[in-house]
Amino acid sequence: MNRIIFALDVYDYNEALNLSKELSNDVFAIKVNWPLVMNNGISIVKEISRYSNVICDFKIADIDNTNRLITEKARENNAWGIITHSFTGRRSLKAVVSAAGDMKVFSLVSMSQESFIDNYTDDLIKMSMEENVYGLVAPGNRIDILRHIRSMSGDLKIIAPGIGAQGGSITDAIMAGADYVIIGRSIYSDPEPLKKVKSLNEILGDD
Ligand code: 3DU
Repeated sequence: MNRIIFALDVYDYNEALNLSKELSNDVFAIKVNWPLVMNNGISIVKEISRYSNVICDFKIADIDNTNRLITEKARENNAWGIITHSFTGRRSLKAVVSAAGDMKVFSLVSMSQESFIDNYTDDLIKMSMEENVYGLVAPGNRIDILRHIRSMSGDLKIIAPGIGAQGGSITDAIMAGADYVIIGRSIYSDPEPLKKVKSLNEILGDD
């Protein structure tokens, strides 16, 4: 089992496809964010989906109709999962969940930056559970918050960024309850990304 979600935050098409091919067997999923899609169009999601599960990290944060339109585009392009904000409220979250179909919806309830305003995190977790999301995004570098979110979120899968470049430790994040860790720069900025992924998998005891 692989527990790394690779954050493919590059602009270049060839670099993105090469990294996807190279790493796909050793990561659980590839997370695509705005920089890659802005440079290459949404169809890059479909291309990468030939090699790996793709999670569209679109951090959707709009009215219900716009959320639906964005979610449908990810789905049309074979995304496996999609990340949405939840602070925009139940109606917006419902729109993502219903447009997602078989896609897994991850609801963001806290962020890795300590400047994130955590006053509503408990409410966001409760609402996300009531709306039947598949998982949550929670900070892998703010361990107390991560542990708290884990304790409130039942069986939901937690995916956690903030590892490596942002200071978090992969083992601390897993021990605090993350099911998967999201890692970008520590992998793609390494001169040997595959070797790096394999060494992280080894730390986790994954093959
Ligand atoms: O810091 P890294 O290079 O390992 O990348 C982390 C990725 O996770 C990146 O795509 C960023 O946009 C995303 N992310 C966070 O870093 C922190 C969050 O709270 C949510 C998403």
